[in-house]
Amino acid sequence: MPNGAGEKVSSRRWTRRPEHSNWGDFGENDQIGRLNLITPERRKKAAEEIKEGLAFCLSLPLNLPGGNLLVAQRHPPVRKIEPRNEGHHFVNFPLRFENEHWTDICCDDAVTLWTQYSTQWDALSHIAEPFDLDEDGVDEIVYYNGYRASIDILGPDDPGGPGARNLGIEHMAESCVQGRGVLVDLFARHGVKRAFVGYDELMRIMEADKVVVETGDMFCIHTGWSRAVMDRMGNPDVDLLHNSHAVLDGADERLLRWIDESGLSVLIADNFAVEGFQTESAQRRQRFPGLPIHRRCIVELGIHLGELWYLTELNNWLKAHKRSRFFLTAPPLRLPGSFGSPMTPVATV
Ligand code: UVW
Repeated sequence: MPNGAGEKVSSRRWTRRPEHSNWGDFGENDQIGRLNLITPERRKKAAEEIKEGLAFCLSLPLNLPGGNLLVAQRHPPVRKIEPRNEGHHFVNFPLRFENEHWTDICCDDAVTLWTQYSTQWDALSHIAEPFDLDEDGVDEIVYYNGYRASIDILGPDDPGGPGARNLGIEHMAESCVQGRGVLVDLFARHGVKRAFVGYDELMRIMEADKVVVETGDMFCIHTGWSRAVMDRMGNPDVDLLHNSHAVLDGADERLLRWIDESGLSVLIADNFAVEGFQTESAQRRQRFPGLPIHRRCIVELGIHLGELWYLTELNNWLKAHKRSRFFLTAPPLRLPGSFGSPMTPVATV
């Protein structure tokens, strides 16, 4: 993949880019990163994976996992019904009375969504790292392609904030996010047991299952976590949420390199964060950063992460038919300035 720490490339926003990063390679002001790899040619090739015309919904119901045990500040959707007039709510609401009959009965609602509560995309404005991009000896808080905290990514106290002036999720939506999905099954190896999966094991599984990733592919990891969340019907416990099923091991530098060199466009999992938190055990706690795949993918390579997807039914069908590839359509909401988005991805086989 295009990258190179040693190369002397620069932009108006930076004179130095992080090691391993591809900043500038897709254009000085690029905002979609590796989604650029899904070209019209590759999308046409991906459509060849539609052989049966069967479609799979890859989203959890958006009120799952249930409660707020996973991340305290992320909550299930809250529905609100606005009063229309004289205290009448806009549910089963008759819009017209004609010839002694009510006609056109209508319902409307409003919903507050925590954008990263359930099945979701992380926008490239979701994660940053400290890095001295203008070589003045002081670290700045930097996002993909050198976009900056408080200039491009605004908090509630920044003028014009809060929201992403650059790198908002709308850019991803405008790219449509449609191409070839490739799925690997970690659940078959680990079941519900917690396991950190690194490069060696991932390669072994992919080889045994004949899973091949090519440039532009949307790579999906099935761990079974979301299936277990579904089975708990919105009443998950901390153990299930944080200590079960497989996760990728972001502390494995060879895995990070493979993610880059494989040419995958986006990285998707049916678990909470694709990778395990490096703070999870005493032995891992010393490692920094806590979420190395988030940093390498979102900040340095412009690879969006899809999290909390529901992949089990697709996984089972693909395995039964000795396939690992499918056509995937997964745009987020075209919601200007957001740091992430819920969505309802669809796989067609
Ligand atoms: C964090 O929890 C920091 O991020 P994500 O939702 O991407 O896992």
